[in-house]
Amino acid sequence: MTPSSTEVDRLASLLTRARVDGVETEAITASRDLDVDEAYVIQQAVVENLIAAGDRVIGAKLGLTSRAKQEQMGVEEPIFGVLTSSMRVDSGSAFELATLIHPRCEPEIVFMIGDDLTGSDITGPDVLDATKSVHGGIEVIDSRYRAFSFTLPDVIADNTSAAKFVVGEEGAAPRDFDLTVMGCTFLHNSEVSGTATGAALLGDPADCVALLVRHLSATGRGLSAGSVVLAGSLTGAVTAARGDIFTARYGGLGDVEVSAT
Ligand code: 0L1
Ligand code: MG
Repeated sequence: MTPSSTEVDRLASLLTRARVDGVETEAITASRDLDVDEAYVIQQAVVENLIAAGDRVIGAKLGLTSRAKQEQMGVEEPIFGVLTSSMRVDSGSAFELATLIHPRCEPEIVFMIGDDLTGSDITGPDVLDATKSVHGGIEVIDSRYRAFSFTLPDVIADNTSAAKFVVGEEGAAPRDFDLTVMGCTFLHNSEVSGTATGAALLGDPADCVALLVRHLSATGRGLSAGSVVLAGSLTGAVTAARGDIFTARYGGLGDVEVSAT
């Protein structure tokens, strides 16, 4: 059943309130059917609520682009979300646990887009041509659903669990090295929690961004110059508790660190 605009508003309000208050809510599919297209409509309504409250769209993200993440969450296809200005945390600083529910951290490759990018035929090389710089990063995800438990449409409606993200200061021109063989070691309080190369992201992180652009083009959208894009987590996500320090170490892109306070 396609949700009416009233129902979209109601579900988006529930998810927005859960995010703002830091209080978990029931998965939508616990009480009604929801398909992927409907879920993106609800996601858009959540983002509009954030904008109405003073936030600003600054980019986009992919989720579930690595086998590690797909296995961790029990789903098999990539998903797309929206990044806003209030989500950005400086590299080397701390994010606050107070307004988060059950945050987890994960290492991400970040693309800073230099030229507008639209079209249903965009490829990985097109993405590299339009990218100003690539960086290491860390994403803090936080499902608004009880017990971090959801179906694929649920997590799409919840803006793919987007909560906070960090972009490493050290950037590189995208053609300067091969992202597919770039190594990443993810440390939680100095203990290695996972390792991967860029190829963990669907074989090539640039192909992930191309997938995102093709997804956006289906609704007449694209990435504008200046957008920040997270290509997806290279390893499984790690639960964050007060005082934890997360470090993502990228070959050729330096270290990115964030702590939980
Ligand atoms: O960024 C992500 O990979 C989030 C995907 C959604 C599933 C999750 O919350 O882990
Ligand atoms: Mg992620």
